[in-house]
Amino acid sequence: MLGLEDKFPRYPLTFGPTPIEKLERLSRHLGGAVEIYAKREDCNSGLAFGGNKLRKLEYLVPDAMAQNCDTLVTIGGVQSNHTRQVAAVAAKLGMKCRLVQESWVNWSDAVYDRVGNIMLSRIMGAEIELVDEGFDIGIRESWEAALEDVRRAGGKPYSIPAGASDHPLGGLGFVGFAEEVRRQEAELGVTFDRIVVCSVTGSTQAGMVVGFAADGRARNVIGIDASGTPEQTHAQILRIARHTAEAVGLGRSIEAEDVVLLADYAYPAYGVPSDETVAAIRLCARMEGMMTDPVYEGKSMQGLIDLIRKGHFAAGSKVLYAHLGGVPAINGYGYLFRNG
Ligand code: 5PA
Repeated sequence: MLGLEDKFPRYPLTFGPTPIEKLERLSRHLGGAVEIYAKREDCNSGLAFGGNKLRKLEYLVPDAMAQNCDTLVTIGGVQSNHTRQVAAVAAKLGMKCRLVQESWVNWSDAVYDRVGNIMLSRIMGAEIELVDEGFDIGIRESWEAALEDVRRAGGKPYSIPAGASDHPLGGLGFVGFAEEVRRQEAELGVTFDRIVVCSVTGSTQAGMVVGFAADGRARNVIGIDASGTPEQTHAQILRIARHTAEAVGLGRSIEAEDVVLLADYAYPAYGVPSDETVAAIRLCARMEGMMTDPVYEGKSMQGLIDLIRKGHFAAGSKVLYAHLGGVPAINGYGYLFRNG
């Protein structure tokens, strides 16, 4: 519909369209009035367990190649999924990778900085610098210092902001997601009434808002904030959606009200699961064998479950839960789940 493929070069990093599956048992358990489906972005690639950053990076990689860059430089928390996916892409392309990993999460499992995502990134050969700074989705000094460091050593860095979001091409991947959902809706003979998605750095939801705006469904995208700084995340989603809409030639403007972001589930803090988050992770795992993580998808699953229980969706609604990946981080929460 938006002709993304004709306008922007894309370097394939994923298997292709991600599967959509019905979550029968979870739907029934929650009363059966709402049909829950999951679109499995967590199973989208063979690159180190995949996840939502790969759709975005498919549009950044041609830019990095065109500029002859030799080192991908990015930033995240200690258990960042994004940095792990950038490390995998660098390995696959034969590039170097420099990661700045900050102390975004106040979590004290003894092995938190040695297992899960950060371990995978180290194994894939990324150079990792741990920096003792708190959570912020904005541009960080530590990231700029790393870029300068690569330049000083004679390298050519390609800078990727947190979550590959605040970048001119960052929103394109999830415009493609919306186009893919439209094609799958036609094949499956269903139309999804709502799409539930977890938001932090914003380009995932921003891309969806633009992609679904093409058929008037921007406001059907329900963002669940997991940042704990929802005003900043809302502003960033809106900013990315606006420049992405222009880039793809949407032909209509994106309004603040087009970005629906619910702030009710991020408590107690970014990266720290509440009892309700943990209950949602267990319920989804026990009903469907579908794993979600304590930082992102567990919180959007908690939101989905709560909204269904509160009767937020009309009876007969079909809700598509975008599963964006992130499970490797659960290894950093071993003590919390020591009894299951
Ligand atoms: C992340 C992000 P956005 O950042 O595009 O809003 O996506 C939120 C999100 N689900 C949702 C999972 C599994 C995610 O990993 N992760 C960040 C990371 O550093 O991993 C960018 C924060």
